[in-house]
Amino acid sequence: MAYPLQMGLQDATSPIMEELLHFHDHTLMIVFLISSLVLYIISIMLTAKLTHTNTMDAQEVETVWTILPAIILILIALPSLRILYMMDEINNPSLTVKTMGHQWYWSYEYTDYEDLSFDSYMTPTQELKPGELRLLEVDNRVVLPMEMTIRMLISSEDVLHSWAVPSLGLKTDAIPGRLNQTTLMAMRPGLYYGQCSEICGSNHSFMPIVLELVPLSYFEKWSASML
Ligand SMILES: [Cu+2]
Repeated sequence: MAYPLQMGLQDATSPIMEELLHFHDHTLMIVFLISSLVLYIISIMLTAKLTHTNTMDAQEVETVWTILPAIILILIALPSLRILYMMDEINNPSLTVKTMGHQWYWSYEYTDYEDLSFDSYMTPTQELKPGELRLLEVDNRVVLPMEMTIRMLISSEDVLHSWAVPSLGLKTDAIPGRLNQTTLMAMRPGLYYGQCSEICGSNHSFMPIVLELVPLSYFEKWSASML
């Protein structure tokens, strides 16, 4: 989760999020270069005496300022498309979990098991135990095995919601009548927090997502205890 007053993105937990962080830094460097060049040109324009006021055309500089932005755009577009296709890839998931958005909670179904499903509601502030996070804790966490490819199926029962976990680089819209798919892979065990990311009604802010990524043997014990 984010710490108070955090400016940047959350630390990456999945390979995809690492790629996204690199891409963000790469694009930001290009933005810095362009901004400093523009600021430099503005300062020159404001201070210099304009001596060539009757220059009619300048072929060379026009060629440069047409081709250079095109090259810069390609330098952004290619890595962006690469990550887009990587995120779209579903390679042999070991587990499938379906989540439905409701006004205003999430429900989860482990479709590989016969009868493993539950609702996940936010814990109200007055019921929080010491150390639990306000507006982020839920009554039933989504327990998942770490270091494994998991397929998430995301849909909604009522209005548009969005299932998002920033440190895993996930954000998928939950759309009524449509089943969206995304891959989830965590490299470390831990708790990963997210929130509904589509304005979905009066309690939109109160339907958090908590993933508990554990080693496989713990997950097996948990799923056995839930059946
Ligand atoms: Cu929502």
